[in-house]
Amino acid sequence: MHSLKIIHVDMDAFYAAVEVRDNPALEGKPLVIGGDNPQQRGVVATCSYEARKFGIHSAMPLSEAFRRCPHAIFMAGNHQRYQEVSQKLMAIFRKYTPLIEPLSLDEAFLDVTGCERLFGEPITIARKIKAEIKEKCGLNASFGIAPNKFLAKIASDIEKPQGFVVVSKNDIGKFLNPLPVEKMWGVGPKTSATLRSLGIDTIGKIAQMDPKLLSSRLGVGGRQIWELAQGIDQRQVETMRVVKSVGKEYTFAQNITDLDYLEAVLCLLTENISRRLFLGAQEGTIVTLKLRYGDFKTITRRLKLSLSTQSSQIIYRAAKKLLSNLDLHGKSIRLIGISVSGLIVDAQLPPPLFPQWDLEKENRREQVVQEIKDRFGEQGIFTARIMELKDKEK
Ligand code: DCP
Ligand code: MG
Repeated sequence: MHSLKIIHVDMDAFYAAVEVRDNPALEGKPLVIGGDNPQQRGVVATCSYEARKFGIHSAMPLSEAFRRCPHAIFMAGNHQRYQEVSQKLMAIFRKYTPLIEPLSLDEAFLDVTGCERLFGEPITIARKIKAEIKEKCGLNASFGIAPNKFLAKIASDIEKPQGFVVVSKNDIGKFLNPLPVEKMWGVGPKTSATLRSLGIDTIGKIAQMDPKLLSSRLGVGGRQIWELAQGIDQRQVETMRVVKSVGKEYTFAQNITDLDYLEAVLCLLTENISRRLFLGAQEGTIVTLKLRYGDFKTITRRLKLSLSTQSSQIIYRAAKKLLSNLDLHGKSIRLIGISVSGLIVDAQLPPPLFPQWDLEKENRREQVVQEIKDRFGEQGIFTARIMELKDKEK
């Protein structure tokens, strides 16, 4: 009966809101996340709405933020923490629909068609999700509820923070027409400048243009922008947006020849990868080593494992094996990288034909390590090899 179908959820001042939640003394204060020393280089990741009153926004240099609001509180932030909160959010969404497309840590599209019988109409579902996010995560989000992704995305943004905007089929023109062209998802500074130079400053004016003219001015994207301006958007919620590999590289400050040092760095990289695989509930089957020599020649070597894993030890051993197959004699190394691909989400593999006790035991060990990290933080446990590296760098 109704045409509402898509919910777009976007957390309010996400990183900053998590910090305020965990430290109520920050409540009501201008808070900038991006670096704890505004004299140092760096940019604003986000800031509280109190800080936004001073004109501070994402991607602004910290020094500029400081100039605008010297009494703001500056914090580096904790990405792992935000990732954990993000997983909780996604778990809440998953209770209502399997059709979820995360766009970043703090936002996602939900297709809720067919969920009415279980959870109610889209507006009811959005209200339930809003309440559950508040209850379980202690955070606020903004919601857009609309017939398609394009409209839902704009709707969630337009009354932030704590927005809750419904665009039904009959309101599309009324909703879109007065909006400035910059509000259009997909219209960047270049396109908006072109449009404005043509005297087109609102979405309504785009909708009235001749689509052929628009295409001639904007190129291939013109036709789609014209369609979107009518509120037409056929894009589906894409649930299978999979990460193809998880990797990490390290460039040495000075080229090195010390193999021990190289292995220690390798260890650090594999710990990082293993943690990310764990947080993403993924396991990988292919380990790729990349080396760039002093003369910039770059090589890669790969190894297929007999069982998928997220274990840092297994990845480390595979990488070391790849390394030992190379003749590094007399070579200096500029960069080392490791990546794990052939990823499996929520791995449910058939048992291997020949039991791989070693790998299975190692996978269990890794599970314990990750649980310790969850409980005591990133520094709670790490391989002794990394201690060597830290000592060396002192
Ligand atoms: N982020 C970042 N660098 C940017 C933009 C964003 O690190 N240039 C991070 C910090 C944000 C998070 O991503 O908290 C989510 O981005 P949003 O654009 O959704 O911004 P916020 O959630 O912080 O604020 P808003 O209430 O406007 O959504
Ligand atoms: Mg947000």
